[in-house]
Amino acid sequence: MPSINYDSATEVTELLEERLVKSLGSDTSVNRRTVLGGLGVAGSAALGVGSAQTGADPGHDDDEHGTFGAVDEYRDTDFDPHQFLTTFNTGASGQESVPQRIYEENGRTVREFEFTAVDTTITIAPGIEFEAWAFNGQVPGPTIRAVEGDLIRVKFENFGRHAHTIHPHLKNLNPEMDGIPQNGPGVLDTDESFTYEWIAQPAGTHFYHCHSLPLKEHLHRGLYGTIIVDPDPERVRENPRDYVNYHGPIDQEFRERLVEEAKSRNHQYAENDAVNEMVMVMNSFDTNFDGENEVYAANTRAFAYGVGETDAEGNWKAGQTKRPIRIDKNERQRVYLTNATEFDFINSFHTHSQFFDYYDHGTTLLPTSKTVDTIMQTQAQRGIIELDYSDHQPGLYMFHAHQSEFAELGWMSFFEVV
Ligand SMILES: [Cu+2]
Repeated sequence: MPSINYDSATEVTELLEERLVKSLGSDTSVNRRTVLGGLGVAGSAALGVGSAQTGADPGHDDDEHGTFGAVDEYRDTDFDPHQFLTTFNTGASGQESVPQRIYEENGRTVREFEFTAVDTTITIAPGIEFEAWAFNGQVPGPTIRAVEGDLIRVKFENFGRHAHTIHPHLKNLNPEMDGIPQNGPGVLDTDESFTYEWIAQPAGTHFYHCHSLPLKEHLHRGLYGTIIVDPDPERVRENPRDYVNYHGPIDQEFRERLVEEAKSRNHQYAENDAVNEMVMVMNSFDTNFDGENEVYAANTRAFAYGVGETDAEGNWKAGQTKRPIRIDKNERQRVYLTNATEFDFINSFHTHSQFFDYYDHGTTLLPTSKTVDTIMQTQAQRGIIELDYSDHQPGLYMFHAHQSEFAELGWMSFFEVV
């Protein structure tokens, strides 16, 4: 049997979401403890799958919440967490809202992007809005993807009311490009611009964020995103030791295995097409600015990858903004995971009925943790998760933060294996 049936999964998702939205909507001074404690025992029971048949009202009453929307749907569809999952901005392709191009310069591939910082309002749960500061109007910011050794050129213009920067977690040889207040251009005030240039290195999954003070506010308001640096298979062939935490002999077979892995990670190789790749940025929102988060999510929207209405064959109703992540059981699954959570030291990723391989920071081609079902990431930590569902029955498989309160407050999702 799959780990949960569709009706129960829908019920669990709706129950948790309704509870969260109600608490946030009914009391502007809400903190997460009242969310967790104020509405009975439904939530904790709900995460123990199968015991969620409590009597919470599944009705979606618009009026009850004044300006708050229906619980099960998002009215604002500007940002689609499902689209975000698989949108990689490579210079050659990506989002329309992220002007980009790719060209050669001095024998190097340049991937150029235009970034802006803007003040905007984002929707983090149905009817729940958050005053964000955002790169190109979206939280998380656009995912940049380059190949090891490329030049990433970001033309950045600040249209926000506060001073911002872009600080990349890359191996950066020029301190002026580090995006911190006292170096290079320093912070960029409103209407100021600067062009950052970074060499894409090392291969891995990396973080970028604004580095203006106060740091925690500039981060948790939404100025962050992921940079994926694909390994160059030819460089792997030449320097295999740079990509493994292994000190024994490297024979030809082992070397070729690493090269094959590198190809599967590099979006310019056919081997990469066989892998279903997704980007998840674990984030959180302090809606009342009390220094604690009230809402948690992967890719901003609470319960966005929960279960709405579906026909149990991977199809959902048109316009449904909340749905599980559909995956083909015969495909290799790869998640680029970044922790952008502020105020809490760590976040985590836990799969039900499944174990996975984890590559800390994504900088190695062999797993740093093999066959685990939970990993944790401290702030700014990131890594690659690889999953194999080929021997699983079709159905819904939950995954979520295993800080159980984060799960109850939005960071709970399902893979729909078909
Ligand atoms: Cu900032």
